[in-house]
Amino acid sequence: MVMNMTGIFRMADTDVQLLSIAEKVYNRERISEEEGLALFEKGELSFLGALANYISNDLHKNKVYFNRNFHIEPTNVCVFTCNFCSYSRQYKHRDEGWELSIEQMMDIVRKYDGQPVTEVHIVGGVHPKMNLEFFCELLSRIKAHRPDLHLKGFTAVELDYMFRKAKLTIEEGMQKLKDAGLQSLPGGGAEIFAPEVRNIICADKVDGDGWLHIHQTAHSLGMHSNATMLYGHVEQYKHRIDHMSRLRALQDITGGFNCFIPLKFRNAGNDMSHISESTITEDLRMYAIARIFMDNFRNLKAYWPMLGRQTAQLSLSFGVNDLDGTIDDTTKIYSMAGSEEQTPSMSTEELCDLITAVGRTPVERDTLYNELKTYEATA
Ligand code: V47
Ligand code: SF4
Repeated sequence: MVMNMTGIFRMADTDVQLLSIAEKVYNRERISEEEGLALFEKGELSFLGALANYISNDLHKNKVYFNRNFHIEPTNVCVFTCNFCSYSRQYKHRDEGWELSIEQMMDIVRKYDGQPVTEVHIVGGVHPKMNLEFFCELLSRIKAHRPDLHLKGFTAVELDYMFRKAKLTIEEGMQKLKDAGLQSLPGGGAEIFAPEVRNIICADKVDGDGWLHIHQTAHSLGMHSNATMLYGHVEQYKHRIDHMSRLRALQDITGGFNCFIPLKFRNAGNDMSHISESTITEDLRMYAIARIFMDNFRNLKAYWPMLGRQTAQLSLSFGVNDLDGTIDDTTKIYSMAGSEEQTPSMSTEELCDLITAVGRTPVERDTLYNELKTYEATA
């Protein structure tokens, strides 16, 4: 007789509450906030991994997605002062940072002429002089040069500032960007929504409700977006659950989120350097719980430039089904915060090898998770 997963946990004398969660997962039922918290407090890595794997195998079989993309970071000059940020420079110190002109950004785009990239990811600091008009021009120039590229850009933090400065409602501002070619929003700026944490780590930028409202508006205009959570600093487990719960509730309404991306706090070169980084075990537990709790998010992404490629590879056994992109050396957010990936770039072959080495099948996707190409395992 073949025993199901919950039978094995029963034999292993698993805690009663965890057993009942395993039963729910087995039946693909939603777990509550209280149960999510119990997973953080009591769930062992192997238990969480088994549940998370069960769900991702059910959803995606053996497939792991990746994307061919490149990043443009228009500037690292920023009016905000997030304490975890190693990357930004204040306007008065802008000579220590960078500010790219539209022409310089078009040079980056032109570098990829003839290459099979499908997406450009545009995100940076909040520069007081780079306004809505500037970014609309950038988007239309890129679209005119390379109509096949999917334009994913601007965190809710950048958008909130841009629209307020232009004295437009979120809907009006978003429509202008959409008309100029913007197709999706990345997930940055979410951090932790709970005000008692947000006030410690990033007090002066858009709050949790504002972030959610901007994404909801994008979804209402037919655009898609991603969602992130910055974990492993001063927050408690209950704040992670609250954050994921609010995202889950919005996803129930709009269905507009493509994926969820937990981002591990890195502590080099910022005002929170005294806080230790989370362990790999804690990182894997985080991914597994995200996979179990966020039942209406099909895709769970490990962003390897920040996590490091080995932990990213391990995460594939803990619910992750997406490794983001091949990315060139154009993102500095994590190398400046202490990631071991100083020049994050991986060729398609390297990325596929990393995936096949753990018995999974690499599938290239576009931004909206349409499958473009399946790569069979090489010898
Ligand atoms: O919001 C900043 C994070 C985010 C640190 O949507 C840090 O596909 C860890 O959101 N340690 C911006 N994290 C990047 C981002 C992103 C990245 C990749 C893909 C997508 C996507 C979105 O980076 C910020 C913040 O949460 N961040 N500093 C740090 N020291
Ligand atoms: Fe600015 Fe973003 Fe850094 Fe915050 S995380 S200081 S908003 S660049």
